[in-house]
Amino acid sequence: MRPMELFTDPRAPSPRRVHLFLRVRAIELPLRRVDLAGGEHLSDAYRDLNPAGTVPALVLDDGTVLTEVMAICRYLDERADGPPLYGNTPLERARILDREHWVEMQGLLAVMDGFRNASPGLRDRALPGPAPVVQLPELAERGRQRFERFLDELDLRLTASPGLAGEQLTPADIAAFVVLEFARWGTGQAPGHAHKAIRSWQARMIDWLEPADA
Ligand SMILES: N[C@@H](CCC(=O)N[C@@H](CS)C(=O)NCC(=O)O)C(=O)O
Repeated sequence: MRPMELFTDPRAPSPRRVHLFLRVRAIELPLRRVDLAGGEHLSDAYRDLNPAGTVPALVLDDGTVLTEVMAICRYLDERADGPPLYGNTPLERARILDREHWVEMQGLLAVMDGFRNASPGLRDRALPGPAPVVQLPELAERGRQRFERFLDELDLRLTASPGLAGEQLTPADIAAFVVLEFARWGTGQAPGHAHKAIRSWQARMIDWLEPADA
């Protein structure tokens, strides 16, 4: 048996979702730093653990390796004491997963395409992981357009409720918050003046994520 460990580079968007989740849920875990900028995720040692060469990866006591943010957070949510962030009823859980997956598909992938297909430092690395993938400028442009559509839709959804999946902070909000951070530095895109609901929600997110006494 080995102790549970989170392999992570906290600066990258996907690990950041897990770190924000851990903070809100007050869960402490042993961390193992994987240096993305230095290429450590592509080393043989790390790919023995996670062949996809991505972070985060959560290694459980029995050696099971989880490599998807949603699976990692859900597993930890169910194991931890206190109110779950993934909801209390089948409907709450389904709604949260519905929104979180929507953010991944329509928001995260859009920014990822926009960033990875245009960034000079990611030549032939247009997708995460060890296999070479050429950059496609058209895909970068489509990603940027798709992200603008995501912002419009996000604004509509946040006009209807304080959080993406209801009244409370959920992992769907954390995912969207991190996607917006990623877009700001990755493609230089941000909500506009017309996105009033997003702007109010961003202020609420700061309160939710960083309570005054933190
Ligand atoms: N399966 C992961 C994807 C994780 C992922 O793509 N992580 C990025 C960092 S945000 C990574 O490891 N990139 C490695 C690379 O660029 O080669 C998820 O849960 O969403």
